[in-house]
Amino acid sequence: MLQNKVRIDKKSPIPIYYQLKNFIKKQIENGIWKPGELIPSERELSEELEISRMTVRQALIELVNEGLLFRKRGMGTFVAKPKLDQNLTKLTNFTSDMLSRGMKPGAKVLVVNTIQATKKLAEKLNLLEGDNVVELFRLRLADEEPMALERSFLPYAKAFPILEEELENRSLYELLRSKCNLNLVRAKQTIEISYCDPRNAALLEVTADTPLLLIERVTFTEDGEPVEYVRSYYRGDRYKFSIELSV
Ligand code: 16G
Repeated sequence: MLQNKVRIDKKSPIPIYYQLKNFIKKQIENGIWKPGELIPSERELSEELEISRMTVRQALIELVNEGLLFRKRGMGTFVAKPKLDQNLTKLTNFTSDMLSRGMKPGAKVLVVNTIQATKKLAEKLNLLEGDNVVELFRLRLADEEPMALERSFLPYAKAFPILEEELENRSLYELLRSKCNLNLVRAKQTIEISYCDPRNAALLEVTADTPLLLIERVTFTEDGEPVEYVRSYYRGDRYKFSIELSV
């Protein structure tokens, strides 16, 4: 079953579950176990390696939590696809980000609406409470796989021309540039952990315990005017963000 026999050293001060974890990581890193593949079951691993099922379970749970493996109920444990790494040093948009990875971007429109600005929206978008705001709620897909949910709010007075356009599978930033003459050049963004509610889990096709990354962004034009306030929920099991730091 295990092509490369695992050397579990029961006398080593390194905990057995940790040795097993490292072995599984190596199998994935070296491409012996490939994304989407079923790995040996808890029982098989415990019998073959002569270690307790509890120990195997601990290693697998940690690897699931780290996003290297995922479980399908009643089917077993599988190797996860590598996470998409988004660099946070440049202002990008979903469409160009996916295209630069050679993936097919997608946008499924769930809600498009004109609403009145709440106090919070008015503050974010530099409007008065009650001013009209365009609300756009979309499911974002990469190669047809759901990746994120994005709820964008835009000042109606600036963004209304997009309401005349087909929004399905279109880039919002491209439409803002070409139809509204709005060139987005700067954004302020925060990232925090969030959890799935059952509705979001169904839309993202994940289990309700999948962690999400909530990213809030206000995006500005050259003249410093905010034109987008967006709350994005990115799948924590498929995404990581990297930042380059310098002194
Ligand atoms: C990105 C942005 C989101 C923006 C969207 C526009 C992050 C975390 N979020 O997903 O704020 O609304 O791009 O993408 O990067 P689009 O031009 O493809 O519609």
